[in-house]
Amino acid sequence: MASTRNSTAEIISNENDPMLRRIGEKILARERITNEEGLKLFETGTLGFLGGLANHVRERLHGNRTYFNRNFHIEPTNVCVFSCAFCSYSRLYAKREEGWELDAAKILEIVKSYDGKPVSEVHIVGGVHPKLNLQFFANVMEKIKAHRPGLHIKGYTAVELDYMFRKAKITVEEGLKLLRAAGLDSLPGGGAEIFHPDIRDQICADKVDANGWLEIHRTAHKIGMRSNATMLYGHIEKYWHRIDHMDRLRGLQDETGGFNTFIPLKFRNKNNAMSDVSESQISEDMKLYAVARLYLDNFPHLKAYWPMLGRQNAQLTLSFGVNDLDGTIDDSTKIYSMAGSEEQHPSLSSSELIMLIKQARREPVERDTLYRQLISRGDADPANSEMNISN
Ligand code: V47
Ligand code: SF4
Repeated sequence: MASTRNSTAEIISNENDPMLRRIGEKILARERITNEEGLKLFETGTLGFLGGLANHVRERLHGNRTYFNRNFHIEPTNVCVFSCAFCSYSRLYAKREEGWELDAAKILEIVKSYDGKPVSEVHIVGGVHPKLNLQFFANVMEKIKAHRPGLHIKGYTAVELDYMFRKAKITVEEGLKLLRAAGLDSLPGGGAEIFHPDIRDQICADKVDANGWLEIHRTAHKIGMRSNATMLYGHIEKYWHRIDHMDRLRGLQDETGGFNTFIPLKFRNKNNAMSDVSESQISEDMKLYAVARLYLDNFPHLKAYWPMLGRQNAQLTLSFGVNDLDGTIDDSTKIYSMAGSEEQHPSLSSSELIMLIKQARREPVERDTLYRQLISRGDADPANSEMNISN
């Protein structure tokens, strides 16, 4: 740690811009940076400066530890009442024959296909189907828990929940408590996109707004559930919209402390209504990870979702503040493959992911959803390993 501190101090003192030097000193002194300073980092910070500082914070928080978890995804449907311009995957109800709708038996069949495999989490996320209601999803989760009680269910974005609760005419708190009683353990971070209405009204005008999204997460935290937060970046938003987005998340985290991790999601432009918008360059991606690590001082974890970034770029993020890589087993999510991710069949065994982390000279640590370390036997053959929780 002492040598990291020295080299970070050197990066700061070699910086010509006095405002950047001042920001660097604040980071070293563990002081919070302002919105103006966050913007300054985006606008003028070089990759070397940002990466050095973000790595310093990452190592201060986690040393070399790099988390991963073994999860699988279930996407019950891609039929959706909303029309987000960036979405490559949904189909309107009128065209539902082009999409898919899984019934409870099929969903349970998917869960059963992981019997005997050491997965700790199922991530359930999909379109907002007008006919699949709260009761349907509560029922599905009861069946999953009856079959495999130890499996953590991370499910339903605030967009799906907002629609379910409004349709059922119940409050957010009542709805979350009902779903929790049925088996829901935590909330994923999807649906946040960009909070500021200037952008939100152009890319996803008809779904839950920023306050609605934040209120659902606030309520989840209040009743003791953890959640994640995302930001869909690299399209028509400006740097200050990103800061505004992270400002709202930092504010809620100050209030509740209920967020586990921040997950930047890189906009992919294939097969959607925003195909004319170019995708961001890798250097911009790395810059974003670094600024997020520096700005979100109250978020314990920063996660890269490798199926969307690609393996090598995900590996690179480990030098720009990231301490967690998502996506193992056979991550069959269609959200990214349909949007043009180079990872068309994203699937990485745990041993491959461990190798990827080790190649970046980091220490792989298997975790559960709540970031408790799991001790696994037989990493080379995940299907045969058993897991115990340590500490
Ligand atoms: O909200 C949709 C994004 C999200 C595109 O919480 C797109 O652990 C890029 O939130 N280009 C859903 N992104 C996925 C999600 C997620 C993923 C992994 C882990 C977690 C977690 C959450 O996918 C949507 C939207 O922001 N998305 N279309 C696209 N064309
Ligand atoms: Fe529906 Fe989600 Fe696609 Fe928006 S991003 S259209 S809410 S599936």
